[in-house]
Amino acid sequence: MKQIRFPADFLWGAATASYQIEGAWDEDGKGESIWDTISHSKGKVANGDTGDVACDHYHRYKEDVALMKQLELPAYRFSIAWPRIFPEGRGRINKQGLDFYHGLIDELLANSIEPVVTMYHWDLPSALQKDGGWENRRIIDWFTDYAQVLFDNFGDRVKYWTTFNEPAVFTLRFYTSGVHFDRKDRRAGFLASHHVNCAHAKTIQAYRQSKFNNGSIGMTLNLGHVYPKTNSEHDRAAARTVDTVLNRWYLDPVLKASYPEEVLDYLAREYDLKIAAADYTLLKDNPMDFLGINMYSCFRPFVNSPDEVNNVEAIMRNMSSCRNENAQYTEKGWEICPEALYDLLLRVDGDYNHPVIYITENGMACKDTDVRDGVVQDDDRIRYLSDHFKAAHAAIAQGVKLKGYFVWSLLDNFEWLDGYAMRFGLLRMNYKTQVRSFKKSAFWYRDVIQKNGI
Ligand code: GBH
Repeated sequence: MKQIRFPADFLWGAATASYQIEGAWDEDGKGESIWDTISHSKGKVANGDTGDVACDHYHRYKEDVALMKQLELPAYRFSIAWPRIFPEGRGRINKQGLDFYHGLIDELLANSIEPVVTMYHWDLPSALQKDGGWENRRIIDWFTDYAQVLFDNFGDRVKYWTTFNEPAVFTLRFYTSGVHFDRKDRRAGFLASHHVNCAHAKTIQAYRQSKFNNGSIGMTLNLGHVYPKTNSEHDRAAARTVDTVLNRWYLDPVLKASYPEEVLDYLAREYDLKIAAADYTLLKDNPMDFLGINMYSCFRPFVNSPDEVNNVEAIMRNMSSCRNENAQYTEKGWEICPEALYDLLLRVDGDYNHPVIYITENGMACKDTDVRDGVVQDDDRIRYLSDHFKAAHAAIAQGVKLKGYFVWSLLDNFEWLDGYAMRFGLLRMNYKTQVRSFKKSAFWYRDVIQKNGI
């Protein structure tokens, strides 16, 4: 079989997020987050699961770093829990929260593992949610103040920052699911996503002016390449609509300092929302260094009748109920579509002037029920990762500036509304005993890292 090799400086890693692994939800002065609220309300998360204990990473981080070391991981992407640093979201700083991340970062560096920090992976301090959360424009300053504290405390050692993980999820999705915030408010979702972009730009400005500004800073988006289900004119129109709403609405502001015209027209018409000229200047004056992409699957929109072409809701509904007969699906019900990673990378490269890109998440939920000699035989996960790595490699060969790749996830963890039912880890979690063990995919990934290829 043909060997493939990645560029010498390619950064391999694994990713996690604070609420999904830390536990210790009310320890050492941590404030409550919206995910504490969501998981503690009855009937929201599958099986009544909560992140109260999760992987107990807060107490076991040294053990986890030792496991990363055994995996020979060059880099580790994790997120910082805002309510550990500011229990009320702003104002008073909780020193014990800072100490936890000092300990983690030092432990990583002592083991030669590069820390890659996400400042926000969905666990907003509840106190800020009460004051309007991302809908309230004042959050631009609340976030920037929080980010400044992170730069001041950790910037001497952290060289890779991302402001946000997947704005599409924590703005429009959380505001329209009806579950997360007990309401459906699309206008608030759009407004929130604009505030996120402003907070991102102001944070970049703060980073450039901070004492330790010799690293790079970006944002992570969840993107999916869009293929019309059939080649009909109407399905192609539906594909453009889905691409505009799910991809371009997030890509354009951070890579072009603009928004898609179609969406702006819609917002003005439906909600009387207008973006201020000064906000465009803010975005334009503060470009980021790299784009993080979380990629899991692709989208195949279609319409049942021509009058659905401009009905975003109908198109999304069709899309989520449609199975592609020729494809395989993961435990999450996501189509496995590695070629979509290649197409997505080339598209972003071509349409956005060749940005530096990291795959900040890619991975697969599996049943993980086949165990031999204590090792989960997750050959399906190995195949998934291997096919996606090959797609990434092919994109690099075409000149795409892809600089690194992070597998989701280091270990099985709290999968949001699905609780612990979905397993994405390279490491198996036994939640009763808190014992972690390497799956077959972990050994395989170590081999990829050692060879810097497949
Ligand atoms: C990523 O999102 C996330 O960054 C990561 O935290 C997650 O564990 C991983 O995927 C695997 O799913 O309604 O609150 O349950 C990928 C896209 C879209 C997946 C929203 C989860 C439901 C969130 N995500 N989705 S929730």
